[in-house]
Amino acid sequence: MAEHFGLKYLRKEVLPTAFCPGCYNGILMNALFQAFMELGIEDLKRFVFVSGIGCSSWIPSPFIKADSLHTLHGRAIPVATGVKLANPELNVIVIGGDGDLASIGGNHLLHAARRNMDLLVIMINNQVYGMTRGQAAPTTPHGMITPTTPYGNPERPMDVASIIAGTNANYVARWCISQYIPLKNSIKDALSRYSRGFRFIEVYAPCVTYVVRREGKTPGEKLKELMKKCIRIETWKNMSREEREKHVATGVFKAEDKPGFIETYNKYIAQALGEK
Ligand SMILES: Cc1ncc(C[n+]2csc(CCOP(=O)(O)OP(=O)(O)O)c2C)c(N)n1
Ligand SMILES: [Mg+2]
Repeated sequence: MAEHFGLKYLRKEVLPTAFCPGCYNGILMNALFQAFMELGIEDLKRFVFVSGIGCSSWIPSPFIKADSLHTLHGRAIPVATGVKLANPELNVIVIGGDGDLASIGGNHLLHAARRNMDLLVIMINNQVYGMTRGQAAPTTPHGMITPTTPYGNPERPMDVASIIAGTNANYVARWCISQYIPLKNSIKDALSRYSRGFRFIEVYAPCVTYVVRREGKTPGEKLKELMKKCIRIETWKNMSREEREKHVATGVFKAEDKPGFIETYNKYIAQALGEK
């Protein structure tokens, strides 16, 4: 039997993964590996993965067969920025959670996007702080009961993809974990057609333990629900406010190919040196 394409990029010696049974993080890993395979990437020697702390931060470290930095909670983006500045030849990918990237690390996310820093950031929005047992995050739906919102979440979730689309980031997309093919193609685009500047992909994938099972659903049932709930942004825009709140707007929010920070920075340095 032919070996599964993913095994080439997976650190088999650390299996099984630390994820809960049915966790959607595995689907994202599969999409990532399929994107690498379809791009003809034989090994990940030219890649560095950086993550913070959380269940999703475990995807690159220790499971992906590449150099990785497992940093502090919320600090993946500044460390990734340092890696990229030190060696611009490397492809630097950050993978992390909604808590890690949009809450404690929110400021870093905003400003790396504003700078159009040459990084690909994949954020798994599972709606909660999964690793610490499902507390409310800035992405938790309005009304959701969690250990920190026992009477329901009085706040409304932030729309991270739209916020990042409002910066100078080159590429912004959001996909539900049920939209496997567009998600995989989006990762491919963010590594090929749009290979410079800040690229942000939000993956909407509710935590199977602290969201899905709490709702009394199985991960499979939730995937079927997501197939109806996740719609293209163009359709979502024409809905009433009530209808919008029941759906997730997905698609490519922005796709530009402006020079990234490194190219622009080098231009300024060259000009300054030339003037001497
Ligand atoms: C400075 C700091 N504050 C808090 C924590 C505790 N902590 C560990 S993981 C985590 C939340 C992770 O949530 P998220 O990034 O959404 O990842 P998930 O587990 O949901 O994939 C928190 C608050 C920590 N490790 N370090
Ligand atoms: Mg989370």
